[in-house]
Parts: sequence; structure tokens; C-alpha cells
Amino acid sequence: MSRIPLAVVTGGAGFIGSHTVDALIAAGFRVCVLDNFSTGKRSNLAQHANSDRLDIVTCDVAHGIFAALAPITAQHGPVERIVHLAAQVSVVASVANPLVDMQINYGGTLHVLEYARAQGVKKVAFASSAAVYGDVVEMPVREDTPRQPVSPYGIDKLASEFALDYYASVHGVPTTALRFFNVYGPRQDPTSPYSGVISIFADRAKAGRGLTIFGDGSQTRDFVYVGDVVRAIVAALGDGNSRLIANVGTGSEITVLELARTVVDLCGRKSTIEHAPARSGEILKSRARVDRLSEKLGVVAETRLVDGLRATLS
Ligand code: UD2
Repeated sequence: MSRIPLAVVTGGAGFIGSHTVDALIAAGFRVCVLDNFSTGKRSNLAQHANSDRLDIVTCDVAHGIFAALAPITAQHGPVERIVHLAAQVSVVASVANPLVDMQINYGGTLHVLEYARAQGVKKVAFASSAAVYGDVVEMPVREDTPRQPVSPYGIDKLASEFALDYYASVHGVPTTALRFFNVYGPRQDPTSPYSGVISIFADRAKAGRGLTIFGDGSQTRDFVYVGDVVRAIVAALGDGNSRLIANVGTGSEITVLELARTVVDLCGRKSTIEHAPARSGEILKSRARVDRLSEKLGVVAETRLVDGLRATLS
């Protein structure tokens, strides 16, 4: 039986998931992706088509993962680590259908944790979100800032964090929750109206089409490059941290207007920048405090926005 450590990546065919798979295979893991392909794409993993280190199993994590993983573990031995990224990713969809969001996002986490408890998994790293904070006035946002989520999506991410803590303290499952800020980079899908703003701006600017800013563009975000996010995930999978919750951002912010201008400049096309009414319920400012990320996980999100944008546009 193989001695290569086995890591499971739920949502591994998605944007952040597929980059995580790349990093784990490069780090010497065997990887099993569980994905229901609702938003994930096989093409995101095409670079591993000839690898014997990757298994891809079509599976709805919210319906349980024991059966999906049984043939994999029979062949390769027990699962050592799990990165849980599979989720319903739209905040707006969660408002429209909170029960579905709860079933997928909170229910999915419980299925992963039950598996980890039963199988003695050594670490579960979970994709939480800045959405757990809700509307925060004081910037940068610290991890111990009172959580006041303003969407079912944020509530379910926060509930998942509580579940992680419960399984760690009561059942001894080591867990880490990473609160992602605005993640961007190659493979982010620009096709939904609620796709990440950088993926939309990049897609339109490359085609010389106009960019639309919602509101006056003075709202700020902490945009963190996917490569840096993946370094945080890989660090979280290591031993030596449990019950840890850490922001994953850069610690700096940029206005959406400045972002739009930068993307247009980098593309060298003549895209116009237009304004549309602000999105309702939108937060004005967002910036992570990142000391914990560097102190506990040794990770600094160091990709400069301009470099990350170049990689995204190429
Ligand atoms: C992010 C997360 C979301 C949730 C939330 C918590 C992403 C993609 N979404 O939502 O999952 O965690 O944070 O607070 O990371 N914008 C434009 N024009 C466009 C598209 C967007 O001006 O064509 C603006 C939008 O109004 C917002 C900013 O760009 O001010 C960022 O929008 P977003 O949808 O990328 O992310 P956000 O911060 O709303």
C-alpha cells in the first residue's frame, strides 16, 4: 500500500480548489477531489490528466462523503488531511434560498467533520469568509471583532466555524478555519453577475468592453491573490495548529474605482468606466488584520496587486 499521504479537497475542481490541488500535489500529497461540478470544472484540473496522484470523484458533499471515499481509501490508505472548500458561493443566492445554503454550506461541513471524527483525520482546514463579520466599522478587521453576519451565507460560515471548534474540543479533530477576504486570480469564473469583481473587470477589459462600477467606486476591498490563499491553506494543513481561526487577506485595501483604472491600464485597451447604482446591503470598507496569519501560520500574502492582476489577465 502506498505511503504517500492522502489529502481530500472538497470543491477541488473550483477556482481556489484547483489551485490547492496543484500545490498539494507539488508538496508530495496524493489528492482526492470531491466535487459535484455545479460550479467546478474538469478543465481546471486538466494539467493533472496524466498524474497518478489525483483521483476525481463526483460527489455532493452535502449528502455525505463516506461512500465516495471508501474505494479511494481501500486503494490508497486512510485520508490524512481534508481541505473543505465545497460550498454554495453566492451571498445573494443564500438570501434567496437560506435553507439550501444551510444544507450545502453548514450541512456539508458537518458531513466532513463526521468523516474526520470517524476516520481519525489529522487536520481539517475550512474555507470560512469575511462574511462572518457583517458590517464592521473599525478597520482593519480583527478575528475577535464581534461577528454579526448579515446574510445566511455568513451565518452558515460562522455556524461551520462553531462546528469545527466543537469537533476539535470534544472529539479531538484538529481544525483550522481561514476567513478569506476577496480572493482573485486565474481560473476565477467571470460569468455570473456575482462573480468576483476582478474576474469580471479582467474579462471585460481584455475584450475592450466597458467596466461598470456599482456606486461611486469609493468602496474598498482587501484583494488577496489565490496563490497566497493556497499557501495559507497548505500551512493550515500542517500539524501544530488547531482551533485556529485566521483572516486571509493582505492587510491593505484599494477602492473599486482605483482597481478598475488599474485593470484598464494593464490591459492597454480603451475600456470605458461607467457607474451604476450601488448594490443594496453592500459594505463600504473591508480590510483584514493579518498578524495572526503571519504569526500562527507563517504566511504573508505578499503578491502585489499589480502582479496578481497581470497573472490574472495573462
Ligand atoms: C465578497 C465575497 C462574498 C462574501 C462577501 C463578504 C467574492 C467574489 N465575494 O463579496 O462571497 O464573502 O465578500 O463581505 O469574493 N463591483 C463592481 N462592479 C462589478 C462587480 C462588482 O463595482 O461588475 C463591486 C461590488 O459592488 C463591490 C466590489 O466590487 O463593491 C467587490 O464585489 P465582489 O462581488 O467581488 O465581492 P464582495 O466584496 O461584494
